[in-house]
Amino acid sequence: MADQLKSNPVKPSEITPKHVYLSRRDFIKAAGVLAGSMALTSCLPQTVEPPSASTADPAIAKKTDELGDPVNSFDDITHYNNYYEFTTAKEGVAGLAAKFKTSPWQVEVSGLVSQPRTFSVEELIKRYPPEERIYRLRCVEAWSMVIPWVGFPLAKLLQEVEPTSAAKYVRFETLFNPEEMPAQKEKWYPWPYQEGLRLDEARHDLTLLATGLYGGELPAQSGGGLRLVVPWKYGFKSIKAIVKIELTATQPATLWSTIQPGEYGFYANVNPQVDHPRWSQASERRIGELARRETLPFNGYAEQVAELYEGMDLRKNY
Ligand SMILES: Nc1nc2c(c(=O)[nH]1)N[C@H]1C(S)=C(S)[C@@H](COP(=O)(O)O)O[C@H]1N2
Ligand SMILES: [Mo]
Repeated sequence: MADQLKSNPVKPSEITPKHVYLSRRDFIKAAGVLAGSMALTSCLPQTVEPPSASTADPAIAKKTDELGDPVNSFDDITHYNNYYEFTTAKEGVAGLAAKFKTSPWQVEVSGLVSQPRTFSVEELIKRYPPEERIYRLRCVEAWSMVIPWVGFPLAKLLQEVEPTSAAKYVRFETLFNPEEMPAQKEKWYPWPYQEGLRLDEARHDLTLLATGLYGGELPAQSGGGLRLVVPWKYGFKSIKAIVKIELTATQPATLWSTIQPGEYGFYANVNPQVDHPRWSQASERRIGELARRETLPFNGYAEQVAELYEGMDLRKNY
């Protein structure tokens, strides 16, 4: 299993960006229509469906995670979202984020590093060959999905900026732009959204910076231009639309632990034995399934990450 889980590097040329894929489909359809009209054997009108994002690469739709669970549909992944900068209504995010500009996108890497720098996502994609990583995403609200991300390990970027020996944590910050993200005009959350990891967690090979999804670009509602994915932690750690990454000596504040310190801890490792104060975390609803599933320790990644927490009381360090 460890072997299968190892990153599955895909050459950039093997990942067909969705717009290329869709235009190829259009071409095939157009060719089909032409062939049909030339055959003259049928008087039936040819129907040409508009390309639909919901019919993402069928080859990817057939893939599974390393436990054998099928990936969720592109439609589920991009129309059932938590993104409080837009709305708290999951089905409403995609529509409100439709005009959000995810490109060009830049991220500033600063703090306790020898080589602070601002990178464009374009440059990051060129530097670090995109890999496909099929990960489970488990929200603290007890639903989950299997998502085929495209991205690169955060460790590669960290190596490039050279954290100093004083650096112990990494802090991430989402874009603050109330004109584009309407719910940021509301004052009840301490915007911008921020999150953090311990440096060893940030350097773990499973920790991904996502630049794409389902073999294509990263849709706005999924966190484009740049999004963190930490598959063994509750979904809220996987911060979207990152514009700042800062190396720090002390544990950074996070949005959720600031407003609900009793509910949301800094670590937030998926743990079926530690319930949320208001509900059980022992089981979950996989989007697209009827029966509930048992929640796995560290969301099924214990073999890879449990050693990061040796000697820690995971009930206290929730
Ligand atoms: N900036 C930002 N990042 C965020 C959130 C958010 O509201 N704002 N929601 C988090 C939560 S609670 C979850 S479960 C995941 C959801 O990711 P998805 O919508 O791609 O499934 O994003 C996380 N990242
Ligand atoms: Mo979540």
